[in-house]
Amino acid sequence: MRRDFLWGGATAANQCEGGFQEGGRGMAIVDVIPHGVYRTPVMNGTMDYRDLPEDTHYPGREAIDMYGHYKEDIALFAEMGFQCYRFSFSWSRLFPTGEETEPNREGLQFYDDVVNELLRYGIEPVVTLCHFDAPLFLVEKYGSWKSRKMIDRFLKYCDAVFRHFKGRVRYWITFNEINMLMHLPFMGAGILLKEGEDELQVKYQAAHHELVASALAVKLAREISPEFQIGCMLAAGSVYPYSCNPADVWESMKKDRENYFFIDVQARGEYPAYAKKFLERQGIELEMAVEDTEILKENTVDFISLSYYNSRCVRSDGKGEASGGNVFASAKNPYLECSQWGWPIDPMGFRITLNALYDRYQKPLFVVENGLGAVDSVKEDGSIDDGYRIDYLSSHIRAMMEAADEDGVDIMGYTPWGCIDLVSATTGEMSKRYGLIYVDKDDAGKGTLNRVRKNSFYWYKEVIASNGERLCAVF
Ligand code: BGP
Repeated sequence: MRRDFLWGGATAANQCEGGFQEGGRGMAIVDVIPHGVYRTPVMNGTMDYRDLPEDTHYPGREAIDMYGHYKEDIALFAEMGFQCYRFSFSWSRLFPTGEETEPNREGLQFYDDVVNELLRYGIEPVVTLCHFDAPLFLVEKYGSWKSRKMIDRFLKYCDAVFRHFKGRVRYWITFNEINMLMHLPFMGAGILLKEGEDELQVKYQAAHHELVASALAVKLAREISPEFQIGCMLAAGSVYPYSCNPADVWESMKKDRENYFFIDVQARGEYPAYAKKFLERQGIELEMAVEDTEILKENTVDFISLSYYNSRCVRSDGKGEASGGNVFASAKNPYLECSQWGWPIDPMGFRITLNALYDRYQKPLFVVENGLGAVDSVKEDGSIDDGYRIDYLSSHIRAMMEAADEDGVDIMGYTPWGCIDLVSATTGEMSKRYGLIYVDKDDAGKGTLNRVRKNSFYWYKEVIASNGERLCAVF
Protein backbone atom coordinates (compact mmCIF):
# COMPACT_ATOMS: atom_id res chain seq x y z
CA MET A 1 0.00 0.00 0.00
CA ARG A 2 1.14 3.53 -0.69
CA ARG A 3 2.37 5.53 2.27
CA ASP A 4 -0.02 8.31 1.33
CA PHE A 5 -2.98 5.96 0.79
CA LEU A 6 -6.25 7.76 1.54
CA TRP A 7 -9.05 6.04 3.45
CA GLY A 8 -12.40 7.78 3.40
CA GLY A 9 -15.95 7.60 2.12
CA ALA A 10 -17.99 8.76 -0.86
CA THR A 11 -21.30 10.47 -1.59
CA ALA A 12 -22.74 12.68 -4.31
CA ALA A 13 -24.79 15.88 -4.13
CA ASN A 14 -27.60 14.45 -6.24
CA GLN A 15 -28.23 11.66 -3.71
CA CYS A 16 -27.58 13.29 -0.36
CA GLU A 17 -27.56 17.06 -0.46
CA GLY A 18 -31.22 17.98 -0.88
CA GLY A 19 -31.96 21.68 -0.22
CA PHE A 20 -33.06 21.90 -3.82
CA GLN A 21 -34.49 25.37 -3.48
CA GLU A 22 -32.09 26.71 -0.89
CA GLY A 23 -29.52 29.42 -1.45
CA GLY A 24 -30.54 30.32 -4.98
CA ARG A 25 -29.88 26.83 -6.39
CA GLY A 26 -31.33 26.14 -9.83
CA MET A 27 -33.22 23.00 -10.81
CA ALA A 28 -31.07 20.05 -11.82
CA ILE A 29 -31.57 16.72 -13.55
CA VAL A 30 -31.90 14.92 -10.22
CA ASP A 31 -34.87 17.08 -9.17
CA VAL A 32 -37.06 15.56 -11.87
CA ILE A 33 -36.10 11.91 -11.45
CA PRO A 34 -38.99 10.30 -9.58
CA HIS A 35 -39.33 7.41 -7.19
CA GLY A 36 -41.49 4.51 -8.38
CA VAL A 37 -42.42 2.90 -11.65
CA TYR A 38 -41.51 5.85 -13.83
CA ARG A 39 -37.97 6.11 -12.52
CA THR A 40 -36.39 3.78 -15.06
CA PRO A 41 -38.08 5.24 -18.17
CA VAL A 42 -37.13 8.74 -17.03
CA MET A 43 -33.54 7.72 -16.24
CA ASN A 44 -33.08 6.02 -19.57
CA GLY A 45 -34.45 9.00 -21.45
CA THR A 46 -37.51 7.31 -22.95
CA MET A 47 -40.06 9.15 -20.80
CA ASP A 48 -40.26 12.92 -20.59
CA TYR A 49 -40.21 14.05 -16.94
CA ARG A 50 -42.71 16.79 -17.86
CA ASP A 51 -45.32 14.06 -18.34
CA LEU A 52 -45.09 12.75 -14.77
CA PRO A 53 -48.23 12.84 -12.57
CA GLU A 54 -48.61 15.75 -10.16
CA ASP A 55 -48.33 13.72 -6.97
CA THR A 56 -44.92 12.31 -7.92
CA HIS A 57 -42.31 11.96 -5.16
CA TYR A 58 -38.82 13.14 -6.11
CA PRO A 59 -36.48 11.69 -3.50
CA GLY A 60 -33.44 13.74 -4.55
CA ARG A 61 -35.07 17.06 -3.70
CA GLU A 62 -34.65 16.60 0.04
CA ALA A 63 -32.51 13.44 0.05
CA ILE A 64 -30.90 13.20 3.50
CA ASP A 65 -30.61 16.98 3.72
CA MET A 66 -26.87 17.04 3.97
CA TYR A 67 -27.33 20.69 3.04
CA GLY A 68 -28.62 21.24 6.54
CA HIS A 69 -26.60 18.50 8.31
CA TYR A 70 -23.12 18.76 6.80
CA LYS A 71 -21.43 19.75 10.06
CA GLU A 72 -22.86 16.81 11.94
CA ASP A 73 -22.05 14.45 9.07
CA ILE A 74 -18.48 15.62 8.68
CA ALA A 75 -17.98 15.30 12.44
CA LEU A 76 -19.06 11.65 12.13
CA PHE A 77 -16.68 11.11 9.20
CA ALA A 78 -13.90 12.60 11.29
CA GLU A 79 -14.80 10.34 14.18
CA MET A 80 -14.24 7.35 11.87
CA GLY A 81 -10.84 8.80 11.01
CA PHE A 82 -11.53 9.67 7.36
CA GLN A 83 -8.45 10.95 5.60
CA CYS A 84 -10.41 11.99 2.54
CA TYR A 85 -14.02 12.52 1.56
CA ARG A 86 -15.27 12.18 -1.98
CA PHE A 87 -18.37 14.24 -2.74
CA SER A 88 -19.68 16.28 -5.63
CA PHE A 89 -20.53 19.89 -6.22
CA SER A 90 -24.00 20.51 -7.51
CA TRP A 91 -23.44 22.45 -10.74
CA SER A 92 -26.82 24.18 -10.49
CA ARG A 93 -26.09 25.33 -6.93
CA LEU A 94 -23.14 27.23 -8.35
CA PHE A 95 -24.58 28.15 -11.74
CA PRO A 96 -28.37 27.97 -11.34
CA THR A 97 -29.11 28.01 -15.06
CA GLY A 98 -25.62 27.12 -16.22
CA GLU A 99 -25.42 30.35 -18.20
CA GLU A 100 -24.51 32.92 -15.54
CA THR A 101 -21.21 34.69 -15.97
CA GLU A 102 -20.39 34.55 -12.25
CA PRO A 103 -21.09 31.77 -9.74
CA ASN A 104 -23.96 32.06 -7.29
CA ARG A 105 -22.46 33.53 -4.11
CA GLU A 106 -24.60 31.51 -1.72
CA GLY A 107 -23.73 28.29 -3.50
CA LEU A 108 -20.05 29.10 -3.30
CA GLN A 109 -20.44 29.93 0.36
CA PHE A 110 -22.01 26.53 1.02
CA TYR A 111 -19.10 24.67 -0.55
CA ASP A 112 -16.64 26.98 1.21
CA ASP A 113 -18.24 25.92 4.47
CA VAL A 114 -18.11 22.23 3.55
CA VAL A 115 -14.51 22.33 2.34
CA ASN A 116 -13.35 24.38 5.33
CA GLU A 117 -15.10 22.04 7.71
CA LEU A 118 -13.33 19.06 6.11
CA LEU A 119 -9.97 20.78 6.25
CA ARG A 120 -10.50 21.68 9.89
CA TYR A 121 -10.49 17.93 10.60
CA GLY A 122 -7.60 17.27 8.24
CA ILE A 123 -9.85 15.51 5.72
CA GLU A 124 -8.72 15.86 2.11
CA PRO A 125 -11.63 16.83 -0.20
CA VAL A 126 -11.99 14.81 -3.42
CA VAL A 127 -14.49 16.63 -5.61
CA THR A 128 -16.52 15.22 -8.49
CA LEU A 129 -17.50 18.03 -10.82
CA CYS A 130 -20.44 16.29 -12.42
CA HIS A 131 -22.16 13.38 -10.70
CA PHE A 132 -25.37 12.62 -12.62
CA ASP A 133 -26.22 16.28 -12.48
CA ALA A 134 -26.48 19.32 -14.71
CA PRO A 135 -28.68 22.41 -14.61
CA LEU A 136 -32.13 21.56 -15.96
CA PHE A 137 -32.13 24.83 -17.86
CA LEU A 138 -29.34 23.51 -20.08
CA VAL A 139 -31.24 20.27 -20.61
CA GLU A 140 -34.25 22.23 -21.79
CA LYS A 141 -32.43 24.85 -23.82
CA TYR A 142 -29.78 22.74 -25.54
CA GLY A 143 -30.74 19.10 -25.02
CA SER A 144 -27.89 18.85 -22.53
CA TRP A 145 -24.77 16.99 -23.77
CA LYS A 146 -26.32 16.43 -27.18
CA SER A 147 -25.06 19.94 -27.79
CA ARG A 148 -21.46 21.11 -28.05
CA LYS A 149 -22.55 24.29 -26.26
CA MET A 150 -22.36 22.33 -23.01
CA ILE A 151 -18.57 22.28 -23.21
CA ASP A 152 -18.20 26.03 -22.68
CA ARG A 153 -20.77 26.10 -19.89
CA PHE A 154 -19.04 23.23 -18.12
CA LEU A 155 -15.66 24.90 -18.46
CA LYS A 156 -16.94 28.14 -17.04
CA TYR A 157 -18.09 26.22 -13.98
CA CYS A 158 -14.75 24.39 -13.75
CA ASP A 159 -12.81 27.62 -14.11
CA ALA A 160 -14.77 29.22 -11.26
CA VAL A 161 -14.29 26.35 -8.82
CA PHE A 162 -10.69 25.59 -9.76
CA ARG A 163 -9.72 29.21 -9.06
CA HIS A 164 -11.84 29.51 -5.96
CA PHE A 165 -10.75 26.26 -4.29
CA LYS A 166 -7.13 26.30 -5.42
CA GLY A 167 -4.94 25.62 -2.39
CA ARG A 168 -7.79 23.84 -0.58
CA VAL A 169 -8.98 21.13 -2.98
CA ARG A 170 -6.31 19.03 -4.70
CA TYR A 171 -8.21 16.05 -6.15
CA TRP A 172 -10.82 16.49 -8.88
CA ILE A 173 -12.87 14.01 -10.89
CA THR A 174 -14.56 15.24 -14.07
CA PHE A 175 -17.59 13.00 -14.79
CA ASN A 176 -18.90 10.31 -12.48
CA GLU A 177 -19.21 6.90 -14.18
CA ILE A 178 -18.93 8.47 -17.60
CA ASN A 179 -19.91 5.16 -19.23
CA MET A 180 -23.34 5.38 -17.53
CA LEU A 181 -24.34 7.67 -20.37
CA MET A 182 -24.74 4.60 -22.58
CA HIS A 183 -27.09 2.85 -20.15
CA LEU A 184 -29.08 5.59 -18.41
CA PRO A 185 -28.67 8.57 -20.74
CA PHE A 186 -30.97 10.96 -18.91
CA MET A 187 -29.54 10.31 -15.47
CA GLY A 188 -26.01 10.08 -16.82
CA ALA A 189 -26.07 13.07 -19.13
CA GLY A 190 -29.49 14.74 -19.30
CA ILE A 191 -30.34 13.12 -22.64
CA LEU A 192 -33.98 12.86 -23.48
CA LEU A 193 -34.47 10.71 -26.57
CA LYS A 194 -36.85 12.08 -29.16
CA GLU A 195 -38.93 9.81 -31.32
CA GLY A 196 -37.10 8.82 -34.46
CA GLU A 197 -33.70 9.84 -33.11
CA ASP A 198 -30.86 7.41 -33.70
CA GLU A 199 -30.09 6.47 -30.13
CA LEU A 200 -26.52 5.31 -30.65
CA GLN A 201 -25.65 8.34 -32.74
CA VAL A 202 -27.02 10.66 -30.04
CA LYS A 203 -25.24 8.87 -27.21
CA TYR A 204 -21.84 8.72 -28.89
CA GLN A 205 -22.10 12.36 -29.93
CA ALA A 206 -22.89 13.32 -26.34
CA ALA A 207 -20.03 11.11 -25.16
CA HIS A 208 -17.70 12.94 -27.52
CA HIS A 209 -18.76 16.28 -26.05
CA GLU A 210 -18.17 15.01 -22.52
CA LEU A 211 -14.79 13.60 -23.48
CA VAL A 212 -13.68 16.90 -24.99
CA ALA A 213 -15.08 18.79 -21.97
CA SER A 214 -13.21 16.47 -19.64
CA ALA A 215 -9.93 16.92 -21.53
CA LEU A 216 -10.36 20.70 -21.53
CA ALA A 217 -11.04 20.60 -17.80
CA VAL A 218 -7.75 18.73 -17.38
CA LYS A 219 -6.01 21.41 -19.44
CA LEU A 220 -7.57 24.18 -17.37
CA ALA A 221 -6.70 22.48 -14.10
CA ARG A 222 -3.04 22.24 -15.14
CA GLU A 223 -3.00 25.92 -16.08
CA ILE A 224 -4.53 26.96 -12.78
CA SER A 225 -2.53 24.87 -10.33
CA PRO A 226 0.35 22.42 -10.66
CA GLU A 227 -0.90 20.88 -7.41
CA PHE A 228 -4.15 19.64 -8.89
CA GLN A 229 -4.60 15.94 -9.58
CA ILE A 230 -7.45 15.37 -11.98
CA GLY A 231 -9.00 12.08 -12.95
CA CYS A 232 -11.75 10.35 -14.88
CA MET A 233 -14.24 7.87 -13.42
CA LEU A 234 -15.45 4.50 -14.65
CA ALA A 235 -18.26 2.22 -13.50
CA ALA A 236 -15.95 -0.77 -13.53
CA GLY A 237 -16.37 -4.52 -13.14
CA SER A 238 -14.63 -6.96 -15.45
CA VAL A 239 -16.80 -9.02 -17.78
CA TYR A 240 -16.11 -12.76 -17.56
CA PRO A 241 -16.77 -15.20 -20.39
CA TYR A 242 -19.42 -17.69 -19.27
CA SER A 243 -17.20 -20.51 -20.52
CA CYS A 244 -13.89 -21.06 -22.30
CA ASN A 245 -15.77 -21.26 -25.57
CA PRO A 246 -13.87 -18.69 -27.70
CA ALA A 247 -17.20 -17.18 -28.73
CA ASP A 248 -17.91 -16.38 -25.05
CA VAL A 249 -14.40 -15.01 -24.58
CA TRP A 250 -14.80 -12.75 -27.61
CA GLU A 251 -18.18 -11.54 -26.34
CA SER A 252 -16.68 -10.65 -22.96
CA MET A 253 -13.89 -8.70 -24.64
CA LYS A 254 -16.42 -6.71 -26.64
CA LYS A 255 -18.46 -5.95 -23.53
CA ASP A 256 -15.39 -4.79 -21.64
CA ARG A 257 -14.46 -2.52 -24.50
CA GLU A 258 -17.85 -0.78 -24.39
CA ASN A 259 -16.78 0.53 -21.00
CA TYR A 260 -13.05 0.88 -21.61
CA PHE A 261 -13.81 3.05 -24.63
CA PHE A 262 -14.27 6.14 -22.46
CA ILE A 263 -11.18 5.60 -20.37
CA ASP A 264 -9.13 4.66 -23.42
CA VAL A 265 -9.83 8.17 -24.70
CA GLN A 266 -9.34 9.91 -21.35
CA ALA A 267 -6.19 8.03 -20.34
CA ARG A 268 -4.53 7.32 -23.69
CA GLY A 269 -5.73 10.40 -25.54
CA GLU A 270 -7.37 9.00 -28.64
CA TYR A 271 -10.26 6.98 -29.96
CA PRO A 272 -9.10 3.36 -29.98
CA ALA A 273 -9.07 1.49 -33.30
CA TYR A 274 -11.89 -0.85 -32.24
CA ALA A 275 -14.14 2.13 -31.44
CA LYS A 276 -13.50 3.82 -34.77
CA LYS A 277 -14.38 0.59 -36.55
CA PHE A 278 -17.47 0.11 -34.41
CA LEU A 279 -18.75 3.62 -35.15
CA GLU A 280 -18.06 3.13 -38.84
CA ARG A 281 -19.96 -0.18 -38.89
CA GLN A 282 -22.93 1.42 -37.13
CA GLY A 283 -22.94 4.26 -39.62
CA ILE A 284 -22.32 6.77 -36.83
CA GLU A 285 -20.63 9.95 -37.92
CA LEU A 286 -19.50 12.16 -35.11
CA GLU A 287 -19.30 15.87 -35.47
CA MET A 288 -15.85 16.80 -34.29
CA ALA A 289 -14.02 20.10 -34.35
CA VAL A 290 -10.59 20.08 -36.01
CA GLU A 291 -8.87 20.78 -32.72
CA ASP A 292 -10.54 17.88 -30.85
CA THR A 293 -7.92 15.27 -31.73
CA GLU A 294 -5.18 17.45 -30.28
CA ILE A 295 -7.24 18.40 -27.21
CA LEU A 296 -7.84 14.73 -26.39
CA LYS A 297 -4.23 13.78 -27.08
CA GLU A 298 -2.62 16.48 -24.98
CA ASN A 299 -4.83 16.40 -21.92
CA THR A 300 -4.99 12.92 -20.52
CA VAL A 301 -5.89 12.34 -16.88
CA ASP A 302 -3.54 11.99 -13.90
CA PHE A 303 -5.42 9.09 -12.37
CA ILE A 304 -8.32 6.76 -13.01
CA SER A 305 -11.04 6.55 -10.44
CA LEU A 306 -13.60 3.78 -10.45
CA SER A 307 -16.61 2.26 -8.81
CA TYR A 308 -16.67 -1.47 -8.29
CA TYR A 309 -19.76 -3.27 -7.04
CA ASN A 310 -19.68 -6.52 -8.98
CA SER A 311 -18.13 -8.40 -11.86
CA ARG A 312 -20.17 -9.32 -14.92
CA CYS A 313 -20.50 -12.38 -17.06
CA VAL A 314 -21.57 -12.90 -20.64
CA ARG A 315 -22.53 -15.81 -22.86
CA SER A 316 -22.44 -15.63 -26.61
CA ASP A 317 -25.66 -17.61 -27.07
CA GLY A 318 -27.59 -15.12 -24.95
CA LYS A 319 -29.24 -18.05 -23.14
CA GLY A 320 -29.55 -18.82 -19.44
CA GLU A 321 -30.58 -16.80 -16.47
CA ALA A 322 -29.87 -13.08 -16.31
CA SER A 323 -28.24 -11.36 -13.37
CA GLY A 324 -28.53 -7.89 -11.87
CA GLY A 325 -25.62 -5.60 -11.21
CA ASN A 326 -24.65 -1.96 -11.23
CA VAL A 327 -26.89 -1.01 -14.16
CA PHE A 328 -25.58 -3.40 -16.80
CA ALA A 329 -27.43 -6.69 -16.80
CA SER A 330 -25.36 -9.75 -17.49
CA ALA A 331 -25.58 -13.54 -17.43
CA LYS A 332 -25.88 -15.17 -14.03
CA ASN A 333 -22.55 -16.41 -12.74
CA PRO A 334 -23.24 -19.73 -10.99
CA TYR A 335 -20.20 -19.34 -8.71
CA LEU A 336 -21.38 -16.16 -7.02
CA GLU A 337 -23.88 -15.24 -4.33
CA CYS A 338 -25.98 -12.13 -4.85
CA SER A 339 -27.06 -9.18 -2.72
CA GLN A 340 -30.71 -8.55 -1.84
CA TRP A 341 -30.93 -6.50 -5.02
CA GLY A 342 -29.47 -9.32 -7.11
CA TRP A 343 -26.00 -7.84 -7.57
CA PRO A 344 -23.30 -10.52 -7.59
CA ILE A 345 -20.77 -10.40 -4.73
CA ASP A 346 -17.28 -10.99 -6.05
CA PRO A 347 -14.28 -9.75 -4.11
CA MET A 348 -11.83 -11.62 -6.32
CA GLY A 349 -13.45 -9.87 -9.26
CA PHE A 350 -12.35 -6.63 -7.60
CA ARG A 351 -8.73 -7.77 -7.64
CA ILE A 352 -9.14 -8.87 -11.26
CA THR A 353 -10.71 -5.55 -12.25
CA LEU A 354 -7.99 -3.49 -10.54
CA ASN A 355 -5.29 -5.52 -12.25
CA ALA A 356 -6.98 -5.27 -15.63
CA LEU A 357 -7.27 -1.48 -15.36
CA TYR A 358 -3.71 -1.02 -14.15
CA ASP A 359 -2.31 -3.31 -16.85
CA ARG A 360 -4.20 -1.38 -19.47
CA TYR A 361 -3.44 2.19 -18.39
CA GLN A 362 -0.44 2.15 -16.04
CA LYS A 363 -1.88 5.10 -14.19
CA PRO A 364 -2.74 5.32 -10.48
CA LEU A 365 -6.20 4.06 -9.59
CA PHE A 366 -8.51 5.60 -7.00
CA VAL A 367 -11.34 3.37 -5.76
CA VAL A 368 -14.04 5.96 -5.16
CA GLU A 369 -17.04 3.63 -4.82
CA ASN A 370 -17.56 0.13 -3.47
CA GLY A 371 -20.18 -1.21 -1.11
CA LEU A 372 -23.23 -3.30 -0.38
CA GLY A 373 -26.79 -2.04 -0.74
CA ALA A 374 -28.85 -3.86 1.91
CA VAL A 375 -31.89 -3.50 4.14
CA ASP A 376 -30.89 -2.57 7.68
CA SER A 377 -33.04 -2.83 10.75
CA VAL A 378 -32.73 -0.84 13.92
CA LYS A 379 -32.85 -3.00 17.04
CA GLU A 380 -34.83 -2.08 20.12
CA ASP A 381 -31.72 -0.72 21.82
CA GLY A 382 -31.17 1.51 18.78
CA SER A 383 -28.16 -0.39 17.43
CA ILE A 384 -27.77 -1.62 13.85
CA ASP A 385 -26.02 -4.90 13.36
CA ASP A 386 -24.85 -4.88 9.74
CA GLY A 387 -22.40 -7.77 9.83
CA TYR A 388 -23.24 -8.55 6.17
CA ARG A 389 -21.88 -5.13 5.19
CA ILE A 390 -18.73 -5.69 7.24
CA ASP A 391 -18.28 -9.04 5.46
CA TYR A 392 -18.69 -7.46 2.05
CA LEU A 393 -16.38 -4.55 2.74
CA SER A 394 -13.68 -6.54 4.51
CA SER A 395 -13.48 -9.13 1.72
CA HIS A 396 -13.24 -6.36 -0.87
CA ILE A 397 -10.64 -4.39 1.07
CA ARG A 398 -8.60 -7.59 1.40
CA ALA A 399 -8.81 -8.13 -2.37
CA MET A 400 -7.79 -4.53 -3.00
CA MET A 401 -4.82 -4.85 -0.66
CA GLU A 402 -3.74 -8.00 -2.44
CA ALA A 403 -3.92 -6.14 -5.74
CA ALA A 404 -1.69 -3.44 -4.24
CA ASP A 405 0.74 -5.51 -2.19
CA GLU A 406 0.99 -8.71 -4.18
CA ASP A 407 0.33 -7.53 -7.72
CA GLY A 408 1.85 -4.05 -7.54
CA VAL A 409 -1.26 -2.12 -8.59
CA ASP A 410 -0.83 1.54 -7.68
CA ILE A 411 -3.94 2.51 -5.66
CA MET A 412 -4.34 6.01 -4.27
CA GLY A 413 -7.21 5.46 -1.91
CA TYR A 414 -10.49 3.81 -1.04
CA THR A 415 -13.81 5.54 -0.39
CA PRO A 416 -16.75 3.17 0.19
CA TRP A 417 -19.95 4.34 -1.41
CA GLY A 418 -22.71 5.96 0.54
CA CYS A 419 -20.64 6.08 3.72
CA ILE A 420 -23.83 7.61 5.06
CA ASP A 421 -27.21 6.23 3.88
CA LEU A 422 -28.53 8.13 0.89
CA VAL A 423 -30.98 7.83 -1.99
CA SER A 424 -30.22 4.93 -4.32
CA ALA A 425 -29.32 6.06 -7.81
CA THR A 426 -31.02 3.30 -9.73
CA THR A 427 -34.07 2.67 -7.55
CA GLY A 428 -34.64 5.97 -5.73
CA GLU A 429 -35.10 4.00 -2.51
CA MET A 430 -33.80 4.88 0.92
CA SER A 431 -34.17 1.25 1.96
CA LYS A 432 -31.27 0.23 -0.27
CA ARG A 433 -28.70 1.33 2.25
CA TYR A 434 -24.93 1.46 1.86
CA GLY A 435 -24.05 3.53 4.88
CA LEU A 436 -21.79 3.09 7.85
CA ILE A 437 -24.10 5.74 9.28
CA TYR A 438 -27.84 5.11 9.30
CA VAL A 439 -30.26 7.88 8.36
CA ASP A 440 -33.81 7.66 9.63
CA LYS A 441 -35.82 8.11 6.48
CA ASP A 442 -37.99 5.74 4.46
CA ASP A 443 -38.86 5.26 0.81
CA ALA A 444 -41.89 7.52 1.06
CA GLY A 445 -39.68 10.34 2.34
CA LYS A 446 -40.78 10.08 6.00
CA GLY A 447 -38.44 10.06 8.98
CA THR A 448 -36.58 12.22 11.46
CA LEU A 449 -33.34 12.35 9.42
CA ASN A 450 -31.52 11.35 12.62
CA ARG A 451 -28.08 9.87 12.12
CA VAL A 452 -27.11 6.64 13.92
CA ARG A 453 -23.76 4.81 13.94
CA LYS A 454 -24.04 1.25 12.59
CA ASN A 455 -21.72 -1.55 13.73
CA SER A 456 -19.83 -1.08 10.47
CA PHE A 457 -19.02 2.46 11.64
CA TYR A 458 -16.94 1.14 14.54
CA TRP A 459 -15.45 -1.58 12.37
CA TYR A 460 -14.34 0.87 9.65
CA LYS A 461 -12.81 3.15 12.25
CA GLU A 462 -10.53 0.24 13.24
CA VAL A 463 -9.75 -0.51 9.60
CA ILE A 464 -8.57 3.04 9.04
CA ALA A 465 -6.66 3.22 12.31
CA SER A 466 -4.81 0.01 11.43
CA ASN A 467 -4.26 1.00 7.78
CA GLY A 468 -6.30 -1.98 6.64
CA GLU A 469 -4.66 -4.54 8.93
CA ARG A 470 -7.56 -5.14 11.32
CA LEU A 471 -10.27 -6.37 8.99
CA CYS A 472 -11.66 -9.13 11.11
CA ALA A 473 -12.64 -7.34 14.28
CA VAL A 474 -16.04 -8.49 15.52
CA PHE A 475 -18.76 -6.04 16.56
C1 BGP B 1 -23.18 4.28 -8.83
C2 BGP B 1 -23.28 5.73 -8.63
C3 BGP B 1 -23.61 6.11 -7.30
C4 BGP B 1 -24.39 5.09 -6.47
C5 BGP B 1 -24.04 3.66 -6.73
C6 BGP B 1 -24.93 2.64 -6.12
O1 BGP B 1 -23.59 4.01 -10.10
O2 BGP B 1 -22.16 6.48 -9.02
O3 BGP B 1 -24.19 7.36 -7.50
O4 BGP B 1 -25.70 5.33 -6.46
O5 BGP B 1 -23.98 3.46 -8.07
O6 BGP B 1 -26.03 2.39 -6.93
P1 BGP B 1 -27.50 2.20 -6.42
O7 BGP B 1 -27.78 3.35 -5.56
O8 BGP B 1 -28.32 2.15 -7.61
O9 BGP B 1 -27.47 0.92 -5.67
